[in-house]
Amino acid sequence: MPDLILHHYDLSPFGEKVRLAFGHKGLAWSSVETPIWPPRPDTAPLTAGYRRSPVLQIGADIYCDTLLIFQELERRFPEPTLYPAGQAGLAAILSWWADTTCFIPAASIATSIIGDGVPPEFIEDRIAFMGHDFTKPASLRDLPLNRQRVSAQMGHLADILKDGRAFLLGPGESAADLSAYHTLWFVRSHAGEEADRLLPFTPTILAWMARVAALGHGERVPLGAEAALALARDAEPEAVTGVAENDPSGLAAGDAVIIRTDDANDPIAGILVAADAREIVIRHENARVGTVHVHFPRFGYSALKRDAAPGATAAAA
Ligand SMILES: N[C@@H](CCC(=O)N[C@@H](CS)C(=O)NCC(=O)O)C(=O)O
Repeated sequence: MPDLILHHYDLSPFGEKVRLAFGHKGLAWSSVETPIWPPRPDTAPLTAGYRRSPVLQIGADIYCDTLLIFQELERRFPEPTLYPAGQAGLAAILSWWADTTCFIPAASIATSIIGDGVPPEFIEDRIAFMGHDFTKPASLRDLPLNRQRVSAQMGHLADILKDGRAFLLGPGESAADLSAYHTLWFVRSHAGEEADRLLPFTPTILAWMARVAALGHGERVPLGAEAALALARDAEPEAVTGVAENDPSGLAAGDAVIIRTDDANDPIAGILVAADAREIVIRHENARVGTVHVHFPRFGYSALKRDAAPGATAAAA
């Protein structure tokens, strides 16, 4: 059984981003499929309140957010790189741009076409979680807006690719390609021919998308959620390096913290065990998995002392 366990669902654009990273690196991985909306009783024990998808589990270490999942894959499996020619910072910034500007607009374009088939439970969940209404009427109402938003971003992509380069940062694929691709993959695979009518899928962009899709998903091996939890329970988290004295959080290892995300309000809480320029790591205890370490990227996530944080709530068990 592979050591890498991805908790995800097939429809998830951010899941596709990580599946392609496995393909790029030629990795075998275990796939735990989760429900598309909570409750996710077999993922929640691992994540200390983080509810987004996907998460990567390696033994008793849980990596949240595709930004950090990519960095962790790179640390463990450096070749082939996701950050060619040392362009990790540029790739991270481009990824952030692509992930944040296109995700909801592109998903809404898809639901303006296929929205009738979306279950009401999904609609209600996403309204409560992200304040976005994915019903077909709401998506159709916003279509003129979202077409312009996504088209404008695709214009930037076409401009980057117009010198004939194979990928956004040059001849080799990078994290930036996977980030710019996954939302367009979602809209095109769901909206079908309508997507080509609504958005500027030019030959240059389609050829680039085909190159990214050709990375594949590596070797996917199905795994039951219960088995994944047992693996976490039987493993020890990796040793951590602690919190530097001058960490910008002003916190120390052992502090009870909540983790604030820039773009949602997940009730993430735990005990701070490490923080550096790349990640914040908290300890989380749960009866089904024992002790796990939950890792968050530094970019987009902040640790605050639990008692001092306004509105802080305890982590979901
Ligand atoms: N910044 C996060 C965003 C992940 C994200 O928003 N994923 C979507 C699914 S594609 C999600 O979690 N939606 C709500 C859910 O599935 O509960 C990342 O890069 O991993």
